[in-house]
Parts: sequence; structure tokens; C-alpha cells
Amino acid sequence: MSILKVATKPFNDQKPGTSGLRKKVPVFQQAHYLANFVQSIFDSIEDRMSQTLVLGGDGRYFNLEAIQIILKMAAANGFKRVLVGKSGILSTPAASCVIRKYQTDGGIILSASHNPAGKDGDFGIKYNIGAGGPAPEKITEAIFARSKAINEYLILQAADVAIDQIGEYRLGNMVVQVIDPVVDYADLMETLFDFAAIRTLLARGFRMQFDAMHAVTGPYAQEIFGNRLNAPAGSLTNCTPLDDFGGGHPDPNLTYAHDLVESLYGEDGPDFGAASDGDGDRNMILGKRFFVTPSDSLAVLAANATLVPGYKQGIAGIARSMPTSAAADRVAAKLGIPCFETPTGWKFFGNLMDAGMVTLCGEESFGTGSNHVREKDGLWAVLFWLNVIAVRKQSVEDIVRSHWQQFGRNIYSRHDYEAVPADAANGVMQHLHQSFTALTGKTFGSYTVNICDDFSYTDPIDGSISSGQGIRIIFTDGSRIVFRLSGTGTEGATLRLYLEAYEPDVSKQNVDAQVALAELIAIAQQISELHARTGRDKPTVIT
Ligand code: G16
Repeated sequence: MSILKVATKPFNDQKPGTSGLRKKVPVFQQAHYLANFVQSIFDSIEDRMSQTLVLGGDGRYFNLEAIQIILKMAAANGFKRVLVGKSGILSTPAASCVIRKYQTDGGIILSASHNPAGKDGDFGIKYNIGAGGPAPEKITEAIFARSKAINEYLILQAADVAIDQIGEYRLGNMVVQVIDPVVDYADLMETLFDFAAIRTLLARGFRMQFDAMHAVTGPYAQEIFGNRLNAPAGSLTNCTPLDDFGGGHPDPNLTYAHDLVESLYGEDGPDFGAASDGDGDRNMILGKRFFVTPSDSLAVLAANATLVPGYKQGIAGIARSMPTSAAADRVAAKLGIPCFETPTGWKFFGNLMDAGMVTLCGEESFGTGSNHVREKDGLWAVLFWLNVIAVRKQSVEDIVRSHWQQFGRNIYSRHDYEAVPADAANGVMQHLHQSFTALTGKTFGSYTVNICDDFSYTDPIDGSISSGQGIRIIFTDGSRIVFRLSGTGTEGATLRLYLEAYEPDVSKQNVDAQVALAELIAIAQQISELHARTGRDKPTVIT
């Protein structure tokens, strides 16, 4: 088997976004496109000779081809061993679990998360470091810099590896170890949660419905809920992973998980509903006719953490992304622990978790997780909720309402404007930037602007600074409007508008978020000139 040195030219669009490089499948299928980026990753890894990597993806279209290319490139680049999930499958949290459990040097995860898949869908790739989490900005910037200068890559001339069979194979001097993608992850879950209590809950007639949305969590859900927790047949839906996710959009929110939502809001619906996304790191939690916002979910889990075996000693701290509501801050204050506000992107939680400063992390974008891995974790959140319900013996709605009673309600919503022409979206952001001085101190109806800024974060561990992370308009009563451009879309720009108001009065908490936030929504429209600048008179998705 010989190593080929392939001459190539840089592509100018390989800048990793919020979570790795995400592009349409045909972009990745261009000659050299994937290989250029993979070589750029390898070139950015110090001492890569003799390292061990983990490799797997969410099973979307192009996953298998990409895996074979990456294996042959890893072999040609001197890696010692690669652990691959059988058939190229590893959910994102399972990949992080495997990296940590086997103390490998890092891993490559193939996923475009919740973005649709298939021939014309999206594909993505990201590099995770030895701690198990997404590479920090310092590394993603080095990868991007390398991608702009690359002129050759290395690949082994060899036959494909039979990754559909568990076992060890040789590829040149490298060992390819094909592993069960589910078992290590399921074992880890069993160390954190009281499976006996959840089994009893389900055996006593508590009805759950988990929707895997034809994405990667299907086999994980079958093993955990079906085999280990004896969930009755019918509790799990869409558990067969498909390379186009069945033509769906595996984004667990009220819009895209509509079948699940209908079931939970229907006559005689189940007591508990949950869904995960393409690569298994996101989650949505529903009660009977009740939606739990991701921000509230983080706060509720933090407040109830000691009810769960894995966290019974208490939590060290909480971290949330800036646009996530401050509900978790209130819990942290009550518990006397720190709460960190980071930029959007799970990579910003890694240092805090590694330093033991935080235990739970969460984001408004349907992500919750803890220091058990270094990725957000969809099924972990579902199990956490089931464990809390099993102990408290209350419905989802009762648990959330009693939380609001104790801490007040951070009424919250996100409005997404998808596939907006980039110039128009940038125009909105620039206009807002230019309005900072004029807006400060100005009164709109019942709200007066206290602070306008573009969020900047200094990492408390390594001192690195990340600026330009989203425009915040904070009012004197703590209510907020935030504008941000998404870093995960592949078509035009996605403009996100985040809205938050605080309601301590229990008698006013039972209100629809869109109604309660109507005044803030109108102010946001007015000050951003969003309609005039983008032509959009309503959001694509409201969560
Ligand atoms: C990724 C990141 C998250 C981030 C989300 C949304 O999630 O890991 O940290 O909150 O994107 O980012 P944006 O608002 O820039 O689109 P995922 O599930 O897509 O990997």
C-alpha cells in the first residue's frame, strides 16, 4: 500500500462556524474539498504521529464515503489507531464519551447536526480535542489558516475497510478498530441516573414518547429505553436512522418535531415527550400540552440535580450561552454557585468544565449537558428529566410551574429568520451597531434601554477573548433583546432574535410567551428595521 501525495489548491470557504464546517453535500463532494479540510485538521494537530483518534458521524448521506477517505488519510498521516463506530455511526455525545473513556487524542465527528440531510442536504465535519469537546477557537482558526495555504494532502492507496463489522483491521501501519457505537454511551448513562426508579415509573403506567426523527439516536434510544428501561412498545418512534432522515428536518423544536407535538397536545396524549436531533446532542422536552423552553430546562435540572445519583453531591457551577435566558442564573444564585455567560457554541464550555468550575451547561438552542462528556447531550437530558419525575412524582408542567413559583419566570422566545440574503442580514446588524449611542437611555413604551453592546467574552481559564458575539439591548428591568447571526446555516444568513422578560408574579406567569413578549417584539422590529431591510414580515421559526 503506498501513500499518495495529492496536489491541491485551497478553497476559500473552509472557515469553521459555530460547530465545525457545514456545507451542502455537493460542496463536500467536489474533488479534494473534504480531503483539503481533513489535511488542514491533521496539519493543525501537534505531534500527530502515533496518535489515536475517534471517528464517526450521524449517518447522513456522504457519511460512509467521508469515513473511508478520512481513514485512508489518517493512515497516510501517521496516526496509530482510529476507533470507528460500526457502520460509521457515533452520535456526537457518544463520540465525546468514547474519546474520554479510551483517552484518545481527539476525534472527528461528521454531522451537520439538525440540518436536513440527503443528496442535496447538508454535511459537516468537526474536530474534537482529547478532553472530548469541540476544538477551541485557537485550533479552529489554525485549521482555517491552514486550509487557505494547503497545496497537498496525503492519502493511502488501499481498499475500503469493512466498517460494518466490529473488529480490528489494518490500514497500512494504522489499526482501525470498529466499535459498538452504543454500548459505552449507554453504560455511562447507567452510572449517572437511577435506572431502577425510571423503570418503575414506566412500569406504573407513566407514558413517554421519544421521537428519534429517523436520525442517529434511534439505536441509542432502543438500547436505553427499550432494552434497559423496558419502555413499552410504542414509546419510541422513528428509530430507524435513514441517510436523509426520512426527508425530515431533525431539529427538535415545536415546528420541526410537529408529529410529536401533536401527539403530546392531542386527546389522551402521553405524559412526557422528547425528541433529539440529527446527531443526538439536542433535546426538546414536552409534558402533556406543555412545552419546556431549553432555558427553563437547564434551570429546572440545575435546581433538581441532587435528586439524581450522578449529581447528588451538588453541582459546582452552571454555564449558559449569552442568548440563553437568565433562569439558570437565579438557581445558581440560590445555590450559592457561579453562573458563567459564554458566547454561543459548546466549545466555550470546555475550559470551564475541565477546570471543575461548572457541572451543568445549557443553551437556548435545545442543548443541555454536563461534565460527563464535553458535548451537549440529548438523551442525557431526557433521562435526567425522567429521573427527576420519578423522584418528584409530579408532571412536567407541575415541576416547571413550581419552579417559576420559587424563582420567577424568565419568559423567553427566539425568532429565526432563515435564508436571508447575507447583505441584508449584515445590514441589520450594522444598523444596530450604529444605533448603540442613540438607543442608550431611550424609552420605548414601558421599557427603557439601559445597555447596548456587542457581547465579548474573556475565557477565565486561558484569557482568550471572543468578541462580536451578538448584540444585546438590555432594559432597566433586566428584560433583553438580542440579535445574532447564526454560525451554523448553509444558505444565506440566519438572523436570530432572542427575547426575554422576567415575571416574578405567579398570577401573571400563566401566559403565552408571544403575548407576554409582544411589546418587546415590536420594539425589536422598530429598532432593527428588520422588515424594511430584509423584506421579511414574519420569522421562519418561532421557538
Ligand atoms: C451548534 C453549537 C451550539 C449552538 C448551536 C446554534 O449546535 O454546538 O453551541 O448553540 O449550534 O448555533 P447558531 O445560533 O450559531 O446557529 P448544533 O446542535 O448545531 O451542533
